Amino acid sequence: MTDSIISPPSELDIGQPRMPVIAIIGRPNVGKSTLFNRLIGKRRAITDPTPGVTRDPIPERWLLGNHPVTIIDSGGVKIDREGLDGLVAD
Ligand SMILES: Nc1nc2c(ncn2[C@@H]2O[C@H](COP(=O)(O)OP(=O)(O)OP(=O)(O)O)[C@@H](O)[C@H]2O)c(=O)[nH]1
Ligand SMILES: [Mg+2]
Repeated sequence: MTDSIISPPSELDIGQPRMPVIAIIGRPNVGKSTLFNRLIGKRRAITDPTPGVTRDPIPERWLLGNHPVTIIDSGGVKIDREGLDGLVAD
């Protein structure tokens, strides 16, 4: 499932072990994107006081200590899954 939201492997990845994926998951507006930006040291994800800002997952290559991983910011997960909120949760 996660393969669809991560860039296709480059030539450098071929023959390498599959990179671990770390996803930041939680309710809307709890600071997921703020944490994501802080960890990667860039302002890649939009942060805002309005709940429901992040929609599509945002993958980024990141070093966890010396270990390369893919870290993903995600849209907030709500119990109520109607319309676009349902697609974001999926
Ligand atoms: N007080 C406080 N505010 C924070 C903290 N982290 C984030 N915020 C604020 O909380 C609001 C939401 O932050 P986001 O990072 O956009 O939250 P999110 O979980 O990605 O939100 P969605 O993508 O809408 O689900 C923003 O106004 C942030 O500035 C924190 O540690 N403390
Ligand atoms: Mg967000």
